[in-house]
Amino acid sequence: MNFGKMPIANGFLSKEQFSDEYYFDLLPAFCESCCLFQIINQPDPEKMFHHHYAFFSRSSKKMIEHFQKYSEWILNNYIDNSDPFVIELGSNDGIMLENFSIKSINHLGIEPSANVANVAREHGVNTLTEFFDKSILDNILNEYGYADVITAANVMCHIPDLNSVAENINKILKPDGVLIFEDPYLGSMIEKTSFDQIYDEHVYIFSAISVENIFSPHGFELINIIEQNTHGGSMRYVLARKGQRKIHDVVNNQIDYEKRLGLDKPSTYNNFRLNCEKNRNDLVLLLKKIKSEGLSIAGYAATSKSTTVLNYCGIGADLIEYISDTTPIKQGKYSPGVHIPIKSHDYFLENKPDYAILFAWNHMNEIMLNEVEYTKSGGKWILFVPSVMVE
Ligand code: DWN
Repeated sequence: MNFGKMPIANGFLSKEQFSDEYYFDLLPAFCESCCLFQIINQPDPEKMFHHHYAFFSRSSKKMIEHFQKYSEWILNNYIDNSDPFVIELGSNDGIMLENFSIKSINHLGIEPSANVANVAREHGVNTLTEFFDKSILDNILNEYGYADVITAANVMCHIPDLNSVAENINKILKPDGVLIFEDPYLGSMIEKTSFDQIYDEHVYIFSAISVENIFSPHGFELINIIEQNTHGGSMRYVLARKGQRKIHDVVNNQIDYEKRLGLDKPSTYNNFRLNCEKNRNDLVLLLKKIKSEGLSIAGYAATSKSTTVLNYCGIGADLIEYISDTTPIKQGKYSPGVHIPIKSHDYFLENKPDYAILFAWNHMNEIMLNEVEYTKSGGKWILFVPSVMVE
């Protein structure tokens, strides 16, 4: 597939930076041999993850609750000694590890983006500002020892070299330790046509089949998987070294389900492409129709996902006046590529549009509760996942 020229999804910028904006070709592809769905060009990681990274995991209250439960679940199911050590890859602002830190559990976050890592430290989370590179492994072993659990949330799919991740994990995980990660799920993306999950940071959209194929050559096997309703449909994968732990029936059931869904067949992705093109055409037609009636449209939440929607569909400030977002670092800037102004949530309340297009559709329940007044006063919502509709 070719989604065309794309800017950095979280590259919110000022007017002075427009002329230097970086673009790459967003080319999603499917590998018939390992069944990975991936993009085949990714910008250098340093262009995406740095000292002014724009996404803070704490921006959703529901996600704070989710990570509290995720950490409890790890403790209850996968920690069986009294002095465990937990590592999180891509620990962002410490939303997950804070729950271990509060319980005085030995932990370490590895987070390359310095600004979000600083917020984690302010929350009492031990954090290394580094990529998960082999050069840091000896320091971790010397200072903390081997890990009982290595975990990640919405991070594994961001790392291009999965083989080196698996090799590095092998060097610092205890023999009976577990690797637990969750990411947006390929089955959900295909079923919902949620093409906005595809952007520079998401090199891969995983399935149980592809996760098994990637980690098996490194001595790991999938022992459990648990569906998550976060981020529009995610999957939590639990892996252990082969033969070390019981494999839950759900693993093979899910792999059978994925085969029924055709996640291992190229034809599925041809259909997905056609569905994406249909949603793009429907969305542009709807926005143009609303504008032609003299009504106003604003975006709700300047998500990373919205960068794909706006640039793939060619939707700019002529159709969407502004995008409201609660993250201070994004406000006052412009959206990547199509340069729609980003405003605060207060601005949204003071300048209510006739229609709000919900870019954070994955946080819909939370947002609908917060925006009862807007909806009651006649404000309409535009959705584009699983198909284009107005509510
Ligand atoms: O993997 C990733 C996921 C987990 O998070 C990333 N690579 C980066 C990020 O993706 P995203 O930007 O699409 O995430 P969200 O959580 O869908 O969007 C968050 C944005 O929405 C923030 O900028 C805050 C904003 N927001 C808002 O303005 N009002 C969020 C909520 C819940 C709200 O009520």
